[in-house]
Amino acid sequence: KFAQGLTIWFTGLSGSGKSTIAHALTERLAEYGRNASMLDGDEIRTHLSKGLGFSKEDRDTNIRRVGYVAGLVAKHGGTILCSVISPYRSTRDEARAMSQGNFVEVFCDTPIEVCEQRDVKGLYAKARNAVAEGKGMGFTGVDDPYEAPLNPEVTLDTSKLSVSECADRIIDKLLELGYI
Ligand code: GGZ
Repeated sequence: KFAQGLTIWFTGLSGSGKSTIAHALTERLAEYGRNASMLDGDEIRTHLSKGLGFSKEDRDTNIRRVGYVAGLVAKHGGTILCSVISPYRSTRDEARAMSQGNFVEVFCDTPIEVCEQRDVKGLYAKARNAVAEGKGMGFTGVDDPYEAPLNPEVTLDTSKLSVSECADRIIDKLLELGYI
C-alpha cells in the first residue's frame, strides 16, 4: 500500500481529452500497483450531482462534491482520477485543499478549435447556434468562462500528443513526485 493518497485532477474544455487520458492512465497505474477509481463529470452528473445545471453556482457545487469524495479516498491512501471541466480556478484550489495537497492537476490544454472539431456530442454546434440566435447556452469556452490553471503539475496538448504519450507524461510526473 502506498503511504500517500493521491488525487489526479483533469481539467479542461469539453472534448479536451480528460476522460480518455484518465482511462488510459488507470491502466498504466495498475501496472505500478496503484489501482485507481474514476470520477467522470458526465457520469457524476447522473447520480452524485443529479439535478445540477451549469450556472457558476451549480458548477461550483458539483466540483466541491467531486473534491470532497476525492479527498475521502485520498485521505485513506487511495488513488482517484477526476475528470471534470472545473472551469473556476478557486474552486479547483478548494478541491486541492480537500486532498491535503496530495493533488496532481493535469491541464488538458487542447485548443478549442480542436475540441470543437471533435464535437463528439454536437454540443459545440448547439452552443454556436444558440449564440447566433442571440440566446446563448453558457457553454464553456463558447459563452461561459474557463480559467486556465496557473501552475498545473502537468500540461498536455492532446492535439500534439497521442493518448499514450499523455499518459507517459503523467507517469513521469508521478515518478518525480514519488507517488509511484
Ligand atoms: C459545459 C456542458 C454544458 C455546458 C452540457 N458547459 O463533453 P461532455 O459534455 O461529455 O462533458 C461536458 C459535461 C461537463 O460536465 P462537468 O461536470 O465536467 O462540468 S463542470 O466541471 O463545469 O461542472 C459536456 C456537458 O457536460 N455539458 N452542458 N453548458 N459542458
